[in-house]
Amino acid sequence: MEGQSGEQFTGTPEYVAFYRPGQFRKGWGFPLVEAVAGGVLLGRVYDNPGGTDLVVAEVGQVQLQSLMLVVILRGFEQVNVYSRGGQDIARLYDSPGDDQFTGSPGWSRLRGPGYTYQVIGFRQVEAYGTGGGRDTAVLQGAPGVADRLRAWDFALRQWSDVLGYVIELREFERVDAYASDSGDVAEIEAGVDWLFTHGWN
Ligand SMILES: [Ca+2]
Ligand SMILES: [Ca+2]
Repeated sequence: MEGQSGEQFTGTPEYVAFYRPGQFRKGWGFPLVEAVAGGVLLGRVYDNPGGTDLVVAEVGQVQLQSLMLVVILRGFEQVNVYSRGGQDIARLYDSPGDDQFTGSPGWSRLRGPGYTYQVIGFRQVEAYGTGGGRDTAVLQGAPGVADRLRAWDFALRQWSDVLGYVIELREFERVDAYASDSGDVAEIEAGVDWLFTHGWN
């Protein structure tokens, strides 16, 4: 499928749909879907609620690998990927330029020059600042839950066993982590100078 400015694409295990003013197309039962954006375009991808899905997002391409389906979106300016159930994993890779990650339980976003990728409802999110540039991140804990934060070398993990989520960051130049409650506990190795904690014990 090829797109133009103002168009939208939706991919799910049940169907794929392609919309532009005056035209709407829908199809069912494709094992492999590849959508190529021609302009400013929003792509939405939904997981298999009963299965384990993997999303890999890198500059210019987002790919969802599901049990019976692979969806590949190329050239989309914005992509929203939704996890509706299962132990789904989202891996977000940065651009060679300056990128910004924002992470909280159930919602994370990586954006940079010309792209915004959001992952919603994922239990596990991994974000990589390995592409170059000055990459920064902001993390927020969950209200009413004792979140955990651990940082070492150029890696960071924030998680909650109660909520069953984990966010992992690699090689960001600066991370600001905000605690949501007094019960949140951080464990930070000596020598970590890229992490700035706010309210963590
Ligand atoms: Ca799933
Ligand atoms: Ca970067």
